[in-house]
Amino acid sequence: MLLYDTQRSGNAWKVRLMAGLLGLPLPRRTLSIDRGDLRADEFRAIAPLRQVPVLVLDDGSVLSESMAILFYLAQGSDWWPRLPLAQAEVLTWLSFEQERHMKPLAQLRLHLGLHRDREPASAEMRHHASEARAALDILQAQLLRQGAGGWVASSGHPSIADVALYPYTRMASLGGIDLSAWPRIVDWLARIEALPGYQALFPGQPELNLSTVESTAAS
Ligand SMILES: N[C@@H](CCC(=O)N[C@@H](CS)C(=O)NCC(=O)O)C(=O)O
Repeated sequence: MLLYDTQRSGNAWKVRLMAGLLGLPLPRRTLSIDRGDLRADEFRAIAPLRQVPVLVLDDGSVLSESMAILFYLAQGSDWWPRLPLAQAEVLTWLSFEQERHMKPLAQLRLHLGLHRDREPASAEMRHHASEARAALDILQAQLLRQGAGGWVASSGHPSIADVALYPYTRMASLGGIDLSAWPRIVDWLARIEALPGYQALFPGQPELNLSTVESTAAS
């Protein structure tokens, strides 16, 4: 398998995190959005959706979309439950992540943390901040519902929903969101980081999880 990613992609981080938690070696080809790699013919020939993450399987099959890749990697493991009802609950939270959680948090991080090309007080950023806070309220309420030590879609074993929701929650402060207002989420993030096989955004350097720098060394 080969993962096409970028250093700071939260969606690709989900895939590397999943592989680490499953103990799967996952070679990566790290592209640079800033350098225009995702617009190059070579990448477009591989990636039908023109975004990372893309996972190329050993037989040449190509998987796009973080949610689909997590689903594929987790087959046969405890990270994807066996019973249809439990599977449906995981799908609920994957859908929530894509529709209501990732977008506002990613936009805030991109414009206020990485590019710094918007004012926090702009109508656009205030709108994203309001949506991000609403999503975090929902996530915290769900974690409270699952009880102490519970996970997003179950009170037992974590699932791919926890993996999907982790990166953009973890990086929320780059977009001006102070997570101390959601203590149950802070506790959940720490519990994910304590799992065997946890992968930081920059491998082996969890202190760089909030870095805004794209290091030329690894790109
Ligand atoms: N829904 C997709 C979103 C993928 C996505 O937004 N990828 C970003 C990086 S995090 C990307 O490739 N951006 C470059 C572009 O769209 O040109 C997923 O979950 O994988």
